[in-house]
Amino acid sequence: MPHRAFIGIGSNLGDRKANYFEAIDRIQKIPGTRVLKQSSLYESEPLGDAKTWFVNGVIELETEYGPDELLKRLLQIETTMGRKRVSGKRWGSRIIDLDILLFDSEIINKRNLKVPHPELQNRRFVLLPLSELAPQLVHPKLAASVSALLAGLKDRKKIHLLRAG
Ligand code: A4P
Ligand code: MG
Repeated sequence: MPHRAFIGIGSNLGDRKANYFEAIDRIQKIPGTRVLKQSSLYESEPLGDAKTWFVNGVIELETEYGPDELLKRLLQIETTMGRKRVSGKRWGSRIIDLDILLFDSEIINKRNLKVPHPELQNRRFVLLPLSELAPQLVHPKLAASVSALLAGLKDRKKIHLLRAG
């Protein structure tokens, strides 16, 4: 049985939209992996050290890979696309950022992989696109649906629709 995963995509450097779609193209090419759905595209005010607004969205995948192998592939894509990690800068600017938001209903707490993504419930730029794809999906740790998390969200950062999906 293939697994089902949701990936959060963000870019706030260079041609952000082109980076976003290039990442999806590359994810499509991961063997045994299929992009099932794409959310609308949003532009969101940066949270953290970054100055430039992000382009954000979420995709739904079907994959034969386990979570560790999928993470490895996603990090490879980030590296290939030229992302440089600046040490000491938290939540800085990046060409592309690929986060595993959810993987089946697994709870993973490894040093290099935390699933569900620990900040998911605090971020409108994640919950809003995710709610387009899976509003009824239940967060395995918080036992609340995506739409309930979105309704209870305190995030007041600005976000607007760039392109309806
Ligand atoms: N890692 C652990 N869990 C995961 C996971 N579920 N998915 C590890 C992906 N990676 C995971 O990530 C560092 C390490 O996290 C990876 O090597 C992996 O082993 P990173 O991408 O180098 O670091 P980062 O992204 O700077 O830090 P972090 O904590 O992942 O930040 P986030 O949560 O990704 O937030 N504002 C707006 N408006 N839009 C954004 O998209 N994004 C961020 C980054 C900050 N502010 C933003 C946005
Ligand atoms: Mg990240």
